[in-house]
Amino acid sequence: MSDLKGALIGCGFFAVNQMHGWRDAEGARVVAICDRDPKRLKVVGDEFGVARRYTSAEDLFADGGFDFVDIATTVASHRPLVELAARHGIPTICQKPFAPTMDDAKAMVAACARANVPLMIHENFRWQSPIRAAKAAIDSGAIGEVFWGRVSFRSAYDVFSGQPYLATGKRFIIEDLCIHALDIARFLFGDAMAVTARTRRVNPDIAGEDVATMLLDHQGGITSVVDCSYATKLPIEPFPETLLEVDGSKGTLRLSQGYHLCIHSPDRMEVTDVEPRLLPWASLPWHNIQESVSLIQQHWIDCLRSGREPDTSGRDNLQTFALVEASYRSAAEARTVRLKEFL
Ligand code: NAD
Ligand code: 89V
Repeated sequence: MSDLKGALIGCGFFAVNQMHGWRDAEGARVVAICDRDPKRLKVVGDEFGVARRYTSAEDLFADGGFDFVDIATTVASHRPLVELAARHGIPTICQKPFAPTMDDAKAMVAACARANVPLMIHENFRWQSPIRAAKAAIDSGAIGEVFWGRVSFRSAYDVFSGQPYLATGKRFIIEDLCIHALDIARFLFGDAMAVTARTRRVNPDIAGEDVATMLLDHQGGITSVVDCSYATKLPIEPFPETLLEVDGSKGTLRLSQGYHLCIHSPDRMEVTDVEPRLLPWASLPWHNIQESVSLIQQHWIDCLRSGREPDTSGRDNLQTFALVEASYRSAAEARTVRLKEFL
């Protein structure tokens, strides 16, 4: 079977990981790239040996010759680019956060559905191998019926040096980072019905909130806490680890700093090292995220080939994005917000 041909739009900070992922992927390769910044186009084009280069997405689509597009731009351009891809009938991956607003996200899902093209949101954190190991343990029944969970990401890592735009937006940590943790909560505990959130800005040099705490009511009756901070100065910096606490009727699961997965139940007490692989192109401490990029991209290829809906399709990710919107509304209005206000 011949390789699927991909085009990538947005050759910035994170796209380099995606280009490495595509280089390693089985069954796909990137044949064209696009960035409105010629300098980024040259850096990425030269590093990955891509000859077809465009500064305009319209020109890229007009020339065609690819089977899917991977949109790695920042959020403002997601809707116009996804709609452009849909107009050309091209299956599309779009980076998180899905869109600037829920209306935009719904319009993007509708445009792809009308054009009958798959849309996957690049929501890669649930593809991290430690998170998948935790999910497998929960699904095995080792801790019994889950009734409570916590998804936690607390750090003081300087994300602003690599991604300066994160310091300038009115929205910061919920939209950029908690979005991943909220998606993990859905992945582990099921869809949520309501959220109660509190936010704070501790760092005076940024515009948005850098601390957020969310209480989620899940449809199956599980309660979870999702807490994220970029203002937490720990003795050993855990970036970019997501930590888990899950309580079940028979025992407990803990994913703790250093990638230790501990399962405690009446018949066993087991601690496993679930540190992700360090791929040849990856670097500490980002290897956790970098491995998940490769895994979600391989999932996309498998789904395109088999005609299956990707796990984090646009349709699915509306639920995660609704949690983001509901969290901001809850914090602003100091009340519990039901997701049906957005869905
Ligand atoms: P960046 O600003 O470094 O890169 C974005 C690039 O897109 C820039 O080079 C810019 O010139 C280009 N661009 C923007 N609009 C364009 C358009 N209309 N046409 C062509 N090129 C355009 O940003 P980044 O840090 O790489 O983030 C990109 C996206 O990736 C964001 O949505 C961010 O939230 C997401 N991200 C995801 C993860 C993850 O783990 N999933 C990690 C970091 C960033
Ligand atoms: O995953 C992300 O979206 C990144 C980071 C982990 C640095 O917050 O922006």
